[in-house]
Amino acid sequence: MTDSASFRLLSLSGIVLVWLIGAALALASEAPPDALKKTKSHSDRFHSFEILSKMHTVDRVYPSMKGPSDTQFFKLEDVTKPELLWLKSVKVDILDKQGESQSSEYLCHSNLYFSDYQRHHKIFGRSITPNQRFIDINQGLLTVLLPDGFGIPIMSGEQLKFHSMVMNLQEKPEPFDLQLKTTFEYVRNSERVGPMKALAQRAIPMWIPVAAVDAHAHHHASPEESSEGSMDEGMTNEKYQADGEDGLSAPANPTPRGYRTRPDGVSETTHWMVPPGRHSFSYQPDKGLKMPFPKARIHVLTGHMHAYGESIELRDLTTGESLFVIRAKGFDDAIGIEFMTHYSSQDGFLVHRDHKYEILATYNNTSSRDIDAMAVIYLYYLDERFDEQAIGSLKIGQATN
Ligand SMILES: [Cu+2]
Repeated sequence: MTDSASFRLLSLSGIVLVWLIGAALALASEAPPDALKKTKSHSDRFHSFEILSKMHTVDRVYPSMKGPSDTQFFKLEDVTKPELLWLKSVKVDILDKQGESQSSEYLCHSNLYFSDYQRHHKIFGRSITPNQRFIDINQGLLTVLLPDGFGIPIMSGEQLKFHSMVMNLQEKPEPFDLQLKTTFEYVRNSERVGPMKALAQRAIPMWIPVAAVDAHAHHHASPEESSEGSMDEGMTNEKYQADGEDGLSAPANPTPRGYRTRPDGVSETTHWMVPPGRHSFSYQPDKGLKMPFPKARIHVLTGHMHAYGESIELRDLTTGESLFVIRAKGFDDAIGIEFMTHYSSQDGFLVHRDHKYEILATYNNTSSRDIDAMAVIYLYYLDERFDEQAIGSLKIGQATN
């Protein structure tokens, strides 16, 4: 089965559980000498583009957020005549030096951004909601595939930025090399078979009071980090992503900047410590789910947890409904998350600006020491503002040159 065939097969089902996708998508790879390699399209409908990260030498334990990272810039297509493209999927493969597939225990995270955010807005005008970072791939879910009829609009020739980080939670007998191969699949607007709806993404990290869970932690918010608390939460998250997870400033400041101080003086962190045993953590985002519309329809929901994570649940406190539970399964023979379930549906579900929501994360720390933890949900919502006609009337040639 080709990759695109398996993608399409998956996209037929409403709610996709990807317990088997890692094995099913293991690829034989001929690693090219260049960092970038354009591949032939799988069919006349899906086109794909691959990037290879630099080769990382793993010679020690690298905890979450502290592993070797790489940032790459690329364009899906570089053409003289700009065309609307629909990003359909992103898939990460972890390869050794010989190009053989390796365990996903070594992936910390990877994130896809519009590298020139200003330009992206210039191209799309007001017909799109602002989002610099728009796809996240994390341990346990190495493929994000949008449902049939949905995509993320990108203009050909727009520069994208892909940041990825590897990690290694256990001492290994010998140093070894790892490389990430990331495959992007997209549809050209001119070739699309049916209508396409635009999705945009928003990440919501859990903020946990430092005092409540962090008694054993060895790091504390610096005044600089705490000052982020005065910013809008979404901005804080963006800043955190840009300065911490991004890795650009990681060598100088290996502790992510996931700290803020609430108006009532309580310090909160997105990166907390969990003592041995099973523990649940609750967070109520203070402005609903930060959707840009009074009602937003969620079509894909994915998550991020660290090793020993068991589940993340999204609850609507106003209706008392459990909207979705992401379940994580640990490796049998390694530390880390082997699989995570996610939600993917053409129907979607609604979230409301005037509802209260709760995110519940459960960790089962079966080790004998404190472990680091995060819980993030990624909501891919229908971008109602997207207007293809409006884009068509823009002088996109000028904007993309
Ligand atoms: Cu993390």
